[in-house]
Amino acid sequence: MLTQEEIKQLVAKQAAQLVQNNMTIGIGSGSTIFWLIMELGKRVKGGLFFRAIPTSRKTAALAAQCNIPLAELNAVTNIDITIDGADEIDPQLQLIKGGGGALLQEKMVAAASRELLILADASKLVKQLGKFPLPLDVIPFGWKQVQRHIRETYHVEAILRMEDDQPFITDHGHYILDCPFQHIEHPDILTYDLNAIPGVADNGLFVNMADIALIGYPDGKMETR
Ligand code: ABF
Repeated sequence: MLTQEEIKQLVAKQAAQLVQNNMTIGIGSGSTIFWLIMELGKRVKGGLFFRAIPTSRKTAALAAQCNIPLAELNAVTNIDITIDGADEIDPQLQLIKGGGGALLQEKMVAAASRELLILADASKLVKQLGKFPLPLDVIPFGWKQVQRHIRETYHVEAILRMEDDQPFITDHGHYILDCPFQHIEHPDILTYDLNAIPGVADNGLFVNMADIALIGYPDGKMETR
């Protein structure tokens, strides 16, 4: 049986083969994407040329170490494919993302892509979204008003994400509020409503964005959904 880390490596290796010469790709963030970057680094060494739009500073730094040519989102008109991870995947390929705090850039890069491929091990598959606390990317100014709005509207206690006893700060200087909704019945409505709250930059629901998911299992099998 493969460990979770080995499964991530396996799906990443498979996905790296989809990248072709001269493509512009989006590279997500997270532990599965770490392995994708390692595999893409090998392909660059082997002579493949492509350019990549990173979705976080961490991904940019790692990709640069692997000699992957980087470009800014503003510098491109089209991204051929974005490959990213997820925290929850439902049967309709609706997602919760943002466990790493990069959901804002991840969504912007995904939205600019012709195709969004999600890599995950089978533990990310759920019948209904919501067990994983939904991250909200919020402007620090007045963030408690957003927390209050969530409490009063949904009876959900949004928790300010902390790191080393300080609020976690995103690459854009924002905070993250983690919202334990538990059951999300209508992700399409919820994403719309959450993004309408003043001070919310974006939320971690990716609705009708993923085109395909490559899922790895402990026995080494993979399936696409
Ligand atoms: C990123 O990867 C985030 O949106 C998400 O939090 C994270 C989860 O993936 P992994 O398990 O690969 O770290 O894309």
